[in-house]
Amino acid sequence: MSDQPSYKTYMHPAGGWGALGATAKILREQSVIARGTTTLLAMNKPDGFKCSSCAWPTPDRVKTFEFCENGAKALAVETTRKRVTREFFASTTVSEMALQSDYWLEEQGRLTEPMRYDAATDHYVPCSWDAAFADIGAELRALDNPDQAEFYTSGRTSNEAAFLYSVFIREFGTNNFPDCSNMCHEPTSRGLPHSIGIGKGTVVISDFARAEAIFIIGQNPGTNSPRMMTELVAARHRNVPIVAINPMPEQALIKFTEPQNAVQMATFGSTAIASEFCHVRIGGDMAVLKGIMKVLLETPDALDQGFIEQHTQGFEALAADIEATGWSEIEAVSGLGQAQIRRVAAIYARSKATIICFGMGITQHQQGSRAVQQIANLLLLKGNFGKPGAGICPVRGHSNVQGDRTVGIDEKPTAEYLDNLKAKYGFEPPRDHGHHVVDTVRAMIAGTAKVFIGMGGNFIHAIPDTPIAYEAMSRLRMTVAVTTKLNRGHVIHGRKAYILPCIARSEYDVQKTGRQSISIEDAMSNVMASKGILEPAGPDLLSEIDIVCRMARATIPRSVVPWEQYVADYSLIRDAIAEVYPKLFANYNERLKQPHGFHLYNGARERVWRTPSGRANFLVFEGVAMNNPITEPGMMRLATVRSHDQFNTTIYSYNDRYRGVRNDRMVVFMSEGDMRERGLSPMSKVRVETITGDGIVRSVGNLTLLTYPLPSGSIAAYYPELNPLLPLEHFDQLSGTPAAKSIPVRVVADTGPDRAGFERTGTQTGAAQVA
Ligand SMILES: Nc1nc2c(c(=O)[nH]1)N[C@H]1C(S)=C(S)[C@@H](COP(=O)(O)OP(=O)(O)OC[C@H]3O[C@@H](n4cnc5c(=O)[nH]c(N)nc54)[C@H](O)[C@@H]3O)O[C@H]1N2
Ligand SMILES: Nc1nc2c(c(=O)[nH]1)N[C@H]1C(S)=C(S)[C@@H](COP(=O)(O)OP(=O)(O)OC[C@H]3O[C@@H](n4cnc5c(=O)[nH]c(N)nc54)[C@H](O)[C@@H]3O)O[C@H]1N2
Ligand SMILES: [Mo]
Repeated sequence: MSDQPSYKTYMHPAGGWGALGATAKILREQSVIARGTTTLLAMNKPDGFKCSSCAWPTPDRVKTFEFCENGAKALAVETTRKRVTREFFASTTVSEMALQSDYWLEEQGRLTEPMRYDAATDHYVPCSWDAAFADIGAELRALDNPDQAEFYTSGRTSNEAAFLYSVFIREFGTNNFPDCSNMCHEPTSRGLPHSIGIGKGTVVISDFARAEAIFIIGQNPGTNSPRMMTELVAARHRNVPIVAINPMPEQALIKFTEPQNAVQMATFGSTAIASEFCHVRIGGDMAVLKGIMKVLLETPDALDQGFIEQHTQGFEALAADIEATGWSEIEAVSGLGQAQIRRVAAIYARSKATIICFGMGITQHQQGSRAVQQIANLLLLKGNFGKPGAGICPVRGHSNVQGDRTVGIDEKPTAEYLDNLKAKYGFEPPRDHGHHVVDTVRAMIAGTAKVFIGMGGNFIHAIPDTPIAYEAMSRLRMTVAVTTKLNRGHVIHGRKAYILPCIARSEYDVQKTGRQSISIEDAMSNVMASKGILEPAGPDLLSEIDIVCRMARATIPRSVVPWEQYVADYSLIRDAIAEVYPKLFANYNERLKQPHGFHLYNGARERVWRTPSGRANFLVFEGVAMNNPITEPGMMRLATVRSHDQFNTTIYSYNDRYRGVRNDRMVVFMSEGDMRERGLSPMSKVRVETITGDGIVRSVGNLTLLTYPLPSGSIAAYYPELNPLLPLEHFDQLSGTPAAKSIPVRVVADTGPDRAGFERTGTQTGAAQVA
């Protein structure tokens, strides 16, 4: 097929043959077809390993295969036969690598030995593990104080590795734990406890079979959690209404063919998903939620009065606030008509058990936490907690992002946890709050941060204001990346830099006591074991756990923690977790032996509210604005979203099948009406500029303008390419989560040959660089 960009409307259902074809293609490209197929069968099975793609749970029902197109892609890129060799590093300077696209970096394959940056030659050179740890330990010890170091975690890291990492860092003396969840579902983790006493979802997968209505707000399950489609298809077959609220009519929310349904596949059939599609404007969700509540409050019979009386407080204040919110405001901000909001409210009122799912379209706004609390309000009005088929369902991203937080990756640790940690190990953990992602970037820019260590992920490319952050990162004394593949974070590095390659989840991990297993927690609080089955990508790789333990020993020579014992036997780490978190993890090892693991206690599921008052709280948010107002005429809100062919900063291809784009990621989706108003034409080149009052010019040009059915004033484009437009200081106050779905911008024709901005830095993954 041609490498030329092409753009056309996608007319087919999502899923189906397209998904199967794409799966076969990536397995072929990464040369994993032979071992890939058997490996796929072990994915998400009780004795196998957990898919490293998304956090959607594995249902108890036993199927021959429990995977999806994007899970297969994640596995294919992890099990690729390609390797980054010494010769590669010897022949390519880091400055040359920096000119390549993210796709190219990723395509070089798996890293196989530790590398050290040599500033004299601008090359990464091989170094021994011992030398790497000794130097990292020495640099950390040489800091004036431990708060000068930043320790990032991305959500693939296992419970065992994350727990030890957090013990190491606290013994070292800081709570600087920037985490990928700070950019993701943190508004859920920080917002929801005020409402229901816990910052996690309250449903389990079997609830989907008992729900009478399902809402999907600001989430694209067909691409980002495809296994969720199985539950949605089943619900539609039971005539359960599904309400989708999204500025983009995502194809899988409209109609879907199950790749695992032979009859549907053979007959090219499909299932209609959304019974009501709400074409909300970007940032209009608060208005929609208040509109639905307004209708409900008109008919007190629709409410669960008994539940409200027995379990909640704050109803009167909420009712007064909702009453004061007028329809004209609701309609203008949401872009929806009152009639549609009334239809949706009627669906919600009729249903005796409703699940509300939501994703980044809710959380990544300046009032993301407050929007999550309004979702909780809506559910509380009808007692949709603690009964079968009902509850709140934040759909998390990384496969263990929830678990990492549960076991200690937290910049604001609770006193109870710190006391337990002290009781277990005897050292005095730091009590001051540490840095989340935004604080870390601020400290880098201010020059107070000196060392950055990344446990997985691609911090530098996932954060806001990337060009500013790149510059700040390169001023650090040392950067360390624990990683499987090359990414931007290895070419944007500190004065000293180390790449420490690790074993991946699909690979076996042999230590002194034999093959080890690790465990993860999915988005519905199920904890399960995972055991890799493939030979590691190279003989010199270490497990993340081993890397943490050796880094800790090199940094804290007199450590009181038995690091060596932990590396020899991971079940001892689980025993330690059980001691530090006795309520959640008692008998961890025993319970993990059950085929599908175990479910962590969730008070709200039992109508036990761990709030100061012991009740669930209706919380008032005045107004309907999800973001700070901006008044410039012609201003638009830009949502940075994922394509179908990427996993966060890992780009699988330049295609976005369901949005009809091939071989291009440097595009902007806009409605025809908005183009006309601005005198822009489809397929022309445009420049997008951020509107802020901070005096910094943020601009990305040379973008192809594509017609897409978005509401007026709303546009979309791809993350991470457009991250230079996202201002660091635009974040949700309660959680620190950057407002990546709501960047205030102007869009202008791009005429100049001189295109200042991001495309000049050579880091974009645009059409010009298609491999
Ligand atoms: N294949 C694949 N799977 C993934 C990932 C991946 O990159 N690729 N990433 C993983 C991670 S870490 C995460 S967090 C999840 C993310 O999964 P999602 O939450 O689905 O993330 P996005 O694609 O960023 O955005 C979701 C939707 O929000 C909509 N949206 C934008 N602005 C608004 C708004 O103001 N209101 C509403 N209602 N909707 C809005 C967009 O149109 C889009 O459909 O997926 C995980 N799974
Ligand atoms: N503008 C904008 N910005 C966003 C978002 C957005 O929607 N818009 N989404 C935000 C969200 S939701 C998230 S979660 C963050 C994601 O931020 P991160 O989690 O930091 O980014 P990823 O791209 O998932 O990280 C991929 C890298 O992880 C490494 N890796 C892969 N597997 C393993 C492994 O098994 N072990 C180790 N040690 N390393 C591994 C590889 O080097 C790979 O390059 O981005 C955020 N940034
Ligand atoms: Mo995420």
